[in-house]
Amino acid sequence: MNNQHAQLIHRNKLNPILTADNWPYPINSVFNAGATLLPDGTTLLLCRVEDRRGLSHFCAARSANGFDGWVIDPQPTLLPDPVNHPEELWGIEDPRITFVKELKKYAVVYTAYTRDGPGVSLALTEDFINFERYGIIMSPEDKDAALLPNRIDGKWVLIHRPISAPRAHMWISYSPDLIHWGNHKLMMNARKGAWWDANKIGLSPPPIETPDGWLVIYHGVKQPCGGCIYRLGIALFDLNNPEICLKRGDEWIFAPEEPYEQHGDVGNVVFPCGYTIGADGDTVNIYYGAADTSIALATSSIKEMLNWLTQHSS
Ligand code: BMA
Repeated sequence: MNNQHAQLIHRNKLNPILTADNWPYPINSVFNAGATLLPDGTTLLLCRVEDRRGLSHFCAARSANGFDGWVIDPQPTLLPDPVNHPEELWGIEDPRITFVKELKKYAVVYTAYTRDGPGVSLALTEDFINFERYGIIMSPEDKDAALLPNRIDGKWVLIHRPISAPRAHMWISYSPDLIHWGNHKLMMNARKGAWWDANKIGLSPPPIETPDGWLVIYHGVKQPCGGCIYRLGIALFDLNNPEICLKRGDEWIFAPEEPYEQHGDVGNVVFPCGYTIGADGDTVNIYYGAADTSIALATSSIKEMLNWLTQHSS
């Protein structure tokens, strides 16, 4: 067979695993879900649900094996609250979940769709029933954010993606209390020219902690005349100083190829916001929004991704 390349990421046979047809109440679409494993081994997806006005909220879906038998909350789990949080005027989107041992709570970092574009908001929860909102932590326009699970040198660490039009790069910021953020640094820039990740990149799921460093799956948005293509690449950052990029892959590792990824409300989009790690400590279950319409699952191996980076880093 011609045109062979390494397949690092394998789609689940049941894809897409969650669609609007599965929902217990009327919605337009369900995509871009945060993910975590609960203490009893249940996979929880905090799904971005777009209602039939076009505004998004979150709804939790739980499964014992992480690919089928989903039990979906009968009503929205977290709705925008524009009265107390005006920044949530046009909905909440793209949650990324990090379990924070020190707090014994899950941090949910999400996009608040403000009157002035997307901003980054934070809420903490113990049970995905009650949420403690911290409000907006990065002003618009900013999105694609996640918290690291532990402090580094006493400071909480947030990766995010401010827009400095027409380009958008990944930045890193620090906080003593999860409220006040500063010491902003450029973490990784979008490439230029014809590259698949030219001009606009952003963090996809929260970084994966490995002995070699933080393994970051990020999206690159190529913007040809025919419309954007969202693809995924990987990079590795120093565990103690995540501002330092140790390796960055040259080729993308995952791209929209299946009909449910190429066609939908926004075609040619694969957009993961969460993953879980299997009992072997190596298998990564990546949950991704497909074409802004459904949720799909693909599996990879941390070891294989790290090996591939060694061979393909620029
Ligand atoms: C990004 C985000 C995602 C969305 C993607 C493709 O900018 O807004 O929520 O999946 O665009 O439309």
